[in-house]
Amino acid sequence: MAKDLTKQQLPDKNEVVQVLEEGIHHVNNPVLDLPEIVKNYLGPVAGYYQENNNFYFNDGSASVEVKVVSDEIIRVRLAPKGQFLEDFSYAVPTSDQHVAVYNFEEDEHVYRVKTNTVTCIINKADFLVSFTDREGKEYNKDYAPMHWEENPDFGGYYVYCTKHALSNEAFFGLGDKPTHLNLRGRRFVNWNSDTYSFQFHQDPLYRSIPFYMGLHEGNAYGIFFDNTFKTYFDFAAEAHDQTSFWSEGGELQYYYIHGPHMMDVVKRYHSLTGTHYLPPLWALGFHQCRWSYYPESKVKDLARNFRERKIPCDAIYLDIDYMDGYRCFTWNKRYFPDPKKMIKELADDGFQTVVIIDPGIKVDENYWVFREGKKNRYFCRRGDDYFMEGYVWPGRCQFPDFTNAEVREWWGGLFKGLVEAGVAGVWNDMNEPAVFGRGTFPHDVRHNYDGYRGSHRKAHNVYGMQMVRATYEGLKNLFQKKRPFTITRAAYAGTQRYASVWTGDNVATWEHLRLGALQLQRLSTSGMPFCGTDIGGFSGEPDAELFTRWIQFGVFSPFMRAHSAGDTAEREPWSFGEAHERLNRKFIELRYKLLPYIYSVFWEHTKYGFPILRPITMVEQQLESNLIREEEFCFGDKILVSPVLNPGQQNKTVYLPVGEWYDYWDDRRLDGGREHKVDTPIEKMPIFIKGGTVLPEYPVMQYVNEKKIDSLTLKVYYTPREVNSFMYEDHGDTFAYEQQIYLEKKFVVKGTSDTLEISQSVEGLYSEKYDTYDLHLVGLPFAVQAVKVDDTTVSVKADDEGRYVIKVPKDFKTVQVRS
Ligand code: MIG
Repeated sequence: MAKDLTKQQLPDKNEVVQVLEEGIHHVNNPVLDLPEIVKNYLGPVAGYYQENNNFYFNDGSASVEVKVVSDEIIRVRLAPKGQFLEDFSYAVPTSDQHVAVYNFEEDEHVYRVKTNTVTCIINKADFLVSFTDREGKEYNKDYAPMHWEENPDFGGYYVYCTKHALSNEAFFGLGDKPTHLNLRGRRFVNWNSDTYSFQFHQDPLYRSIPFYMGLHEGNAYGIFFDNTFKTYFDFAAEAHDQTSFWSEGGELQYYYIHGPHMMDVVKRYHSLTGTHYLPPLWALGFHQCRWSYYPESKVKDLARNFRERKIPCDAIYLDIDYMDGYRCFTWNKRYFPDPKKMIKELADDGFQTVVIIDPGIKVDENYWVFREGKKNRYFCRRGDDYFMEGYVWPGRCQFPDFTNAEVREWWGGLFKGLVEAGVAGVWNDMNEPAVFGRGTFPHDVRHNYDGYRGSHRKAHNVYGMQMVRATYEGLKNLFQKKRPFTITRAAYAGTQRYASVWTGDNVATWEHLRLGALQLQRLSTSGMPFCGTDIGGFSGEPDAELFTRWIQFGVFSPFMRAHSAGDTAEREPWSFGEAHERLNRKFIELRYKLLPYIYSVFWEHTKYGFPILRPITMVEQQLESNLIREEEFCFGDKILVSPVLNPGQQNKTVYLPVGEWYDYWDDRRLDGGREHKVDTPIEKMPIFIKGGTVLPEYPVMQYVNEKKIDSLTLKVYYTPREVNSFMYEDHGDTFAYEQQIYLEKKFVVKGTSDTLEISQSVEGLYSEKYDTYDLHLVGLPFAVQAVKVDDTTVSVKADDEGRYVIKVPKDFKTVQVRS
């Protein structure tokens, strides 16, 4: 099974066959078990009518709706017998965006629904649907008319869409699939699954994100197949010239999202499904987790170790053993006699406490949560009205129906005790939902589905999302002003509105470190920006080197948490001897230095929908040669990293996109647009800063807001051009930013061969607590003679290492540096 992952190339046909065979061996892959089916295809278009921005076409019996959602987004729906399902989606809160201008044309052969950006063309003769840009360049086209197969057992239809796959078209997206970034030549299924110790290529995993991007000759578009049933995607695997997606039920409903830039496709996908809320700043620090830290003395020991050893940390997790017999919302009083006191003491020392909560509620008449749920009929029922019962950690359990708004409200309120005890964040696990033995719920389990009703076939993939939604909304409500922190294992498209995710039960191997880098890049570009892996690997034992390399990757994972299974050796940053403790400290400190930058990248995501991690292809999508680059990626707009993914690796080749870059470690300037061989001794990982960047850095702190900052460091990287940088600041833990209580600072750096000018403009109403900046001028190609800060000339001298540091008032407008 283990593959040579360093050999990155487009899969050849044999490999595809192998993937499909692996599919048979390793997952129950129903794609291949479907009964022989008779498919119905749309016939020639017989007529149409229009209702505002919705256009309806029919072939005499089936109907197709084409809806103009925005200038760049068009939705297509199919009703096999002319009857559309009610328009409801957990992923898209409203598909009514602001529609600017659209019009409709008809000629002898086609209908055209046109916005300023996209044209959707419906062919009269064969009902094929295609999308072009304004100039008529075709981006995406049906290969076959939309088709379906009646489902006599459950009602409804299997629904299918088959599109042309162009030669060399590459495909990206689909959430957490543990495979190469380019999905071409592979087939996938979305069905949330508890996949302990998953393997390379294994499918499906924990999440269902039915969104992908196609990229052909530098032009990209997206397809979001908003269908919660078991969905399938085939990217030129079965036939080299076709891409298909299909589902076992629900509606054939998809959004075409225009590019041509991948970044814009992702931003527009977020305009449909929402962005992650701005996390509390502490959530961007280092988190320490293990299954489990107990009793209290152990937790306190852990905290003391972090502080004594001066390794920064902001959060400690309590896994399932903090509960009384795994009953959610209870405490094991033997292990934790006074949780409130312990959490307060941890908080006084700068630690936030995050606790796990699973969906299974123990069947136990002496347990108030069970009694309340039972009395109010909040638990899921089978088709014939029996309770859905299954074994999980607490023993025999019933499961709340989180697709019921009333149940979510109740669930949210259950956190009252934990919040009063001081808990700052909640971790939702096992919400695929996972059930010991059979894996998950049977199909006949019924769900409220927010009044639209459904069996588990329809609700399975959103169960975890609705659980963490209930958790998030409950916490938000109980906290009032504080921002909650939530993390979930299962997810469907749109879950980013409620939670961060981790990639589940990975393994302490180098292969899994590499997989994590692929998965986080993919999740980031699939609308799940706040993501991380279990640093070190959940199961198995990492050696010191692997752990340190994983910490290094963790610094540039949006979510940075070390976690390990209960049957492994203790695993903290100091568990691998002094030399590695020093290394691990150094890199966790780096995370803390970069926090003001990281926080600004999150703000750009929350407000504008930019992804946090960006594969090189997304940065330079016009270059086909970038398609094979999977190791280097950007964190935000300014930092490029390439984690070291092999044991004993002393150097590696890193490609830098066009432009100028600086090596973070020694400020050496490197030309982009080519590869560089760089040294990677264990104390280094390749980190590069884009020329023209203004990079804010905090002094090292043991936890966020430990110290007041007197003067903020801004590293200014020389450029011969003009480059913008943004910095975001606020309270860090409240919703005041929704009332403009924040600062968004824009820095413009402009350079020539003998001058550098830095100007600043500020928006927003927050006031920072420091008074000055320390501008560190990096990479100047000239010796500084004069510096003017607004109207005042100041004198500067290089320090011993030839660096220039200038202290300037925080409200400066322009700094001019001359030779
Ligand atoms: O059946 O809560 O993925 O992170 O430590 C295992 C115990 C249940 C699985 C999670 C893992 C967590 C573990 N959980």
